[in-house]
Amino acid sequence: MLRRLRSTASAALAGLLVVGGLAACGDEEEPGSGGGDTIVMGFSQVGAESGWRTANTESIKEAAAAAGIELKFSDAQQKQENQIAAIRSFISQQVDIIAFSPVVESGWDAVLNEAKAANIPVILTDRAIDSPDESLYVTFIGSDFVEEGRKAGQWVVEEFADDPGPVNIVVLEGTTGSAPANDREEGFNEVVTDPKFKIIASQTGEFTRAKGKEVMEAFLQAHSDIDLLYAHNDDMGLGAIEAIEAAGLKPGVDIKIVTVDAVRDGMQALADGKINFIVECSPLLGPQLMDLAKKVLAGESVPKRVVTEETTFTQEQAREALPNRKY
Ligand code: GYE
Repeated sequence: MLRRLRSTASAALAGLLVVGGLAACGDEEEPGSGGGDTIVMGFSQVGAESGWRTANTESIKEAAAAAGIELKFSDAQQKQENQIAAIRSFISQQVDIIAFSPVVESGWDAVLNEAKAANIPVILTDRAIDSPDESLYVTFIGSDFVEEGRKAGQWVVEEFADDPGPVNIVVLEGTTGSAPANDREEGFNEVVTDPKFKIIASQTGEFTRAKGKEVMEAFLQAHSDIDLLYAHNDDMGLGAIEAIEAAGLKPGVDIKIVTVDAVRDGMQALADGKINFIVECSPLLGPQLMDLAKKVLAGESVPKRVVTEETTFTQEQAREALPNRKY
């Protein structure tokens, strides 16, 4: 715990009362807090819904260890109420800094105001919140999901340039209300505007393989003429591939597939010709997050938004990139 003096009363009341001004007034150490100047970070993760998330969790744990930051890690199992409870617990433990990846965009103001009142800075990682109050967090590090949606859409426009249409599209959406689901839909729809493109079905697959398969089975039962699947992540695309094959069709040929993430299994399916195009979304946010946390706690100014750099992959590019792919 960083030089933060606490009393029984303040510990008990943290999260309920304004305890501003508590920081940096003493040298006392909390048992098990890892030394006087060790930074303690509370991190609330979305869950373990996808290959992306697994790689993201590893990146954060590894980077914390490498940076000498004590990490209190909590898995919310895709439930906002669990994340709110985790953040409240971090506040009452008086961690030095809180980082979290908000499962959905809305409904954070109350708990983030509690963190603010307790003088604990908050870093958003990976996903955004929709609050207009930017004072609730110091910085937001992660991808531009709208741009990812645009890149997926641009590929679709080019791939079907010579097709007079109709081009029947089904969409597997991410977690309802999450920033990546909202933004990947927005970016895609911004680009795929020609009326020959028809979105004939769109439903959430909750970013998981199992749900992606289940929803794709339903799509296939309801529609015999699907030309393209846009899946908001690789895992749902991989589940859908199983459904498509079980229906006696060839994924990547009978039904073209574009996804987002570029995790190893997705890249393998792309290299094997079962997916046609993947927009990369990097989960390796750990090192930058730890860097930002140190700067914030040292009182240095940090940018309000740090955007991750990423690329796209064709089948050919996936074959080249796979041997060196880290996740
Ligand atoms: O694309 C998906 C994961 O928030 C960027 O969440 C992340 C998304 C990622 O479940 O696979």
